[in-house]
Amino acid sequence: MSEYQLYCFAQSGNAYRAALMLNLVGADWEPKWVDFFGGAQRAPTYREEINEMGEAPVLVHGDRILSQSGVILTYLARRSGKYLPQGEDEELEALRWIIFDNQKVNGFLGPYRFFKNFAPKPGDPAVMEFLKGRALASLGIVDKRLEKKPFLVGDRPTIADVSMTAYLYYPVEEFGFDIAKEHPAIAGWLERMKALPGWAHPYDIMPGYPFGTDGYRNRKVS
Ligand SMILES: N[C@@H](CCC(=O)N[C@@H](CS)C(=O)NCC(=O)O)C(=O)O
Repeated sequence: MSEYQLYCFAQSGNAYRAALMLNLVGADWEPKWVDFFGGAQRAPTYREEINEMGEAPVLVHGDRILSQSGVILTYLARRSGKYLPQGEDEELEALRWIIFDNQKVNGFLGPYRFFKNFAPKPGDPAVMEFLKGRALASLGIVDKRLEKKPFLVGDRPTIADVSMTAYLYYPVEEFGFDIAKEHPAIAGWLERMKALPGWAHPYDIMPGYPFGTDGYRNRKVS
């Protein structure tokens, strides 16, 4: 068995943060597929034994079971010494961007993409407009930041950057707008992240892609 197991699925940008980090630090890891669209994360055994919050990703390392990608990134950075913010100022700055990402950037982009592609019923237009507007406003803030610095905290990549990648490498068609094209500084940063040793696309390192021929839109989410 590998040293780390990651509960994840290919369509999850939240899980991608952890999968990418495991790759970037050269960890010995294996994915464990969560049948998210089949409702596996809602099963009582998942909640009791894996994550009471009913979410992916979950990282298992020996007896330790961790959820919340920000916690997983912190853990892996501390253990490997890689992508670790240095000193209190950097630590706080990285945490600031991780929280902003979780809540406002990928926190809006993820549900928007879910409703657009995977939910049993398409999203209500007003809700979709709200999610897209909030996601784009937040991406604009990130773009401005990256006009001034090569990476979110400074001159080198940290877990804040790994976190921010969450949904940003998924295909343009899944959003209906081109995030990189509309945000030149983000586009440059995505290329810098992509050049890091160990970088891989979410669909190449997490299981569950492609879907069956019916697609999940036609599959009941229980
Ligand atoms: N802030 C969490 C978000 C995790 C999350 O929402 N994951 C989704 C999958 S992409 C999930 O499991 N959602 C289940 C639910 O909300 O019930 C993290 O970064 O780990």
